[in-house]
Amino acid sequence: MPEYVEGKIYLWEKPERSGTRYNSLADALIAARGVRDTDGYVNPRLENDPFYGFVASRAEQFFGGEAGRVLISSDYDVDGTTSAVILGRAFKALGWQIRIFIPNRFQDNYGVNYNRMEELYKEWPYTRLITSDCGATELAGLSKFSKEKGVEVMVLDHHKRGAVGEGVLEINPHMGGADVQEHGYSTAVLAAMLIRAGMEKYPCLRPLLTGAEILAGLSAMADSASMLVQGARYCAKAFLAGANSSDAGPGVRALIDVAGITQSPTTTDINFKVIPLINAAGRLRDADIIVALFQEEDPSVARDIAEKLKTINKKRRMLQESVQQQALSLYREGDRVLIACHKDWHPGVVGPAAGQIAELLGIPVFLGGFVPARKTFSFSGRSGNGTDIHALLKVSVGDLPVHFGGHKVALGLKIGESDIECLDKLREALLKNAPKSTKPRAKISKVLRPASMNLANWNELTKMEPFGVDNPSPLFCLPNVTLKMQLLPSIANSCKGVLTDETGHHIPVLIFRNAKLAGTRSFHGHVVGELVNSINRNMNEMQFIIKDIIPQVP
Ligand SMILES: [Mn+2]
Repeated sequence: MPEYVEGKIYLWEKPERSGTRYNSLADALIAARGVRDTDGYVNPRLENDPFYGFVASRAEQFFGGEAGRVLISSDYDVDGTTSAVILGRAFKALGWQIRIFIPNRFQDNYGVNYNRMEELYKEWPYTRLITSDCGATELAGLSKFSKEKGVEVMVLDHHKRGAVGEGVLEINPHMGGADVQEHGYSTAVLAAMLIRAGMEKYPCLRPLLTGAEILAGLSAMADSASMLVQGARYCAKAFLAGANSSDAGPGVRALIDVAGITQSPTTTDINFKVIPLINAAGRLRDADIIVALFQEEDPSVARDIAEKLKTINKKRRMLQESVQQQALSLYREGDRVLIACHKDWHPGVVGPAAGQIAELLGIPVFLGGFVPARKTFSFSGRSGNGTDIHALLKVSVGDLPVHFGGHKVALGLKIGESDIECLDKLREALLKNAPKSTKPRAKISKVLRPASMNLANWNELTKMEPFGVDNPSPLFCLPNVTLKMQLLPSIANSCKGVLTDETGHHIPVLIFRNAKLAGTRSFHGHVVGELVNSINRNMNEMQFIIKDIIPQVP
């Protein structure tokens, strides 16, 4: 297929194969995603996950032993806080005294922090240390710490493992067999599996299971777990179904409430309204407030905390908006990379700001804020077009005093305040080495006619939820249609209208935050977009959200 207005190249998710007939649109799409175990996809179960057996084989040792003091050391993001809370509840039920340590993004280093472990040990000698969502790269150091202090150390993590550490109990999908998709999990999903497996021997864990699965589902969505991996998929489903129920606990319910979600949430609601609320705390100050929220048992106190998060998130959005505007003004038309920093940019918002601009411009973007406590510029990089930015940095950094780490599409880099003049050299190298044009690619699932966009088909499509990594919301192409659009007064830069095909069938359509796509004129061509269910005056109504418009193909 050719290239279109937004500069994307469209590919078919899988070449349409003739001959096979499916019962429904959804069945055809699921088959096209290469799903073999359709039942496991539609009705996933935690205990049917390929990694469950491994987790179960270590559950007894994980929860066993004489109850003492356990320190849970975690991370400041959604996965870190939710996994710590799940484990904290479990050990409390087993009669342990618990403490949770969440590092601060600006004062503590990411991951295992031996200084703080040491301080906390002096103040509150613990008998067991559990690192959750971190520790996998620190096995050797943790083994040493364990021997020196006589503390049992357990590592529950899904990151790539470093050198092996003797005497450390480890649970990590990277230790699983060939059928375990290493990168498909979040730590909280592993924690929920531990509860599920442990409750056979420790019945006091049983009442914690549903709440754990719900929290784990939130983390799976926030942490880019694969929505084709059964355990992650199961938990995400449990979250969408249970977030509004009493099983979710006051913290989750307060979040849903404050986010303004009144019906059962969708993956879009969670990604755009709930996860930013949680992450805002870690981005601007301390994620301890998130742990407090999920541990809170009084609904009105939980509500107060969630309101506080809303205020923090408003500030985050403001700071991010200002960084985005300033950074965009530094972009020179035609450049293949944007790299910029400023002492006034908040280091907690440069990541999402870089992500937005990278998507807008379709080029790699690196933005840096300043961390006064460490006298360092801290950058976040986002690919924007599929360029491997880790490899790009590797060839561009040379002997410049730049430290970086991360992966192909997202990474962090640090430059000391006194070395910041090297930025010009780095920019030059990046501009020289960046590939000429790596066009973003989008996959179209199917060509559809407006006539087949009915509520029955839409209802069938909901069995493909939860959408997310590896299982995106299907993108449809509607060929040869006429659009009549008008600006939406209520949402900036958005429009609504009607789409009609040659046979006269028509459906309502929307364009969000990209009004220039269609303008307000009548338009003839092909459109690409997603089907959503809009709740309008309590009536279920299908709507087509246009993502791109393709002019007449010659
Ligand atoms: Mn994680």
